[in-house]
Amino acid sequence: MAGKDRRAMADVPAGAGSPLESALHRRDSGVIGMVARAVAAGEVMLAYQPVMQARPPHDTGFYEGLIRVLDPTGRVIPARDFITVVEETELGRELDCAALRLGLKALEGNAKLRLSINMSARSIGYKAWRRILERFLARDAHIGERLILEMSEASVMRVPELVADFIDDLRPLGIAFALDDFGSGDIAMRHFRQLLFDAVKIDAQFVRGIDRDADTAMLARALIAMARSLDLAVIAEAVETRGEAETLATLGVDCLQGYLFGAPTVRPPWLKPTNEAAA
Ligand code: G
Ligand code: MN
Repeated sequence: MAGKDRRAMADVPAGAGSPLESALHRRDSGVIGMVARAVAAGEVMLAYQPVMQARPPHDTGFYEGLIRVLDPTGRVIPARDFITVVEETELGRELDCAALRLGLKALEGNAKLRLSINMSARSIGYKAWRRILERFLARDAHIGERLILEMSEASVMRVPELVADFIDDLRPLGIAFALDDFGSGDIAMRHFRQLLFDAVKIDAQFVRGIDRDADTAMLARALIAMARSLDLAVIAEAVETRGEAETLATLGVDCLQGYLFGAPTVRPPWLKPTNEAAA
C-alpha cells in the first residue's frame, strides 16, 4: 500500500497546510462567522425540552433551555452544529451569556417555570456572565431558586477547583447544579466526590438501547449507584423509546428527557398563543 493511502486510513492528523487542514479551517471559520453574526444581531433563542419525572404521573420536572442560533435565512441551527467549534473561544462565552440572559428572562416571565441552562466551566469568572445573573436577581431574588446550571463533565474536569468554588458561591442564591454528560469519561472520582452537584445527567451512550443490551444496563446501573451514594438526583437524557424509559425507571432514575417525551422546541407550551392542551 502506498504511504499516502496508509496515512489516510490510519486517521493520522494532517500536517499544517494540508488540504484537509485548510478545508477544516475554512469550515470552522464559516461556522464561527455565522455564530458571531447571529450573536451580534441578537438572532439567538432557546429551544425548550421537557424533563419528566420517571414515576407516574410523569409530571414535567423542569425544562432544559438549549441555545439555538438563526442562520441568515432564519433557519434554527442546533447547538451541536457549532458548540464544539466555538466552545474554546470568546464567542463561546458570549453564547453562554446569551443562554443565561434568555433563560432568566423566561423564568422572569413565567413564575411556574423551572429551567436548566447549559454553560461551560470556561465561563466561570467571565464578568459579563456574572453581571447578567446579578441584574436579574436584583429584580427578583427568588429567580435563582428555579434555575439549574448544567456543566459538562469535560468542561468541569478542566478546572475542578474553580467549579467547586463557583458552586459554593452561587448555591446561597438558590441555584442548583447538574453535571452533564455524566459517565462520558472525563471526570476523576476524586473530583466528582468533592464537587457539590445536585444532579447528574447520564450520558446518552448509557441510555441508547439500555433495554436490549446487558452491558449498557450494567454500566448505567454502576453510574446510578455512584450518584445515589452521593445523594444526587439522576436524570437520563436522550431517551427515545418506551423500553429505554421503563428500564431506566426500574433502575431508579428520577427524571427522563428525550425525543420520547418531546424534542427541543422554540415554541414551548407557555409561549403558545392558545392553550392547546386544554382544547
Ligand atoms: O449535552 P446536552 O444534554 O446539553 O445536549 C442535549 C442535546 O441532545 C440537544 O442538542 C438535543 O437536541 C439533543 N437531544 C435531546 N433529546 C434527544 C434524544 O432523545 N435523542 C438524541 N439523539 N438527541 C437528543
Ligand atoms: Mn445539557
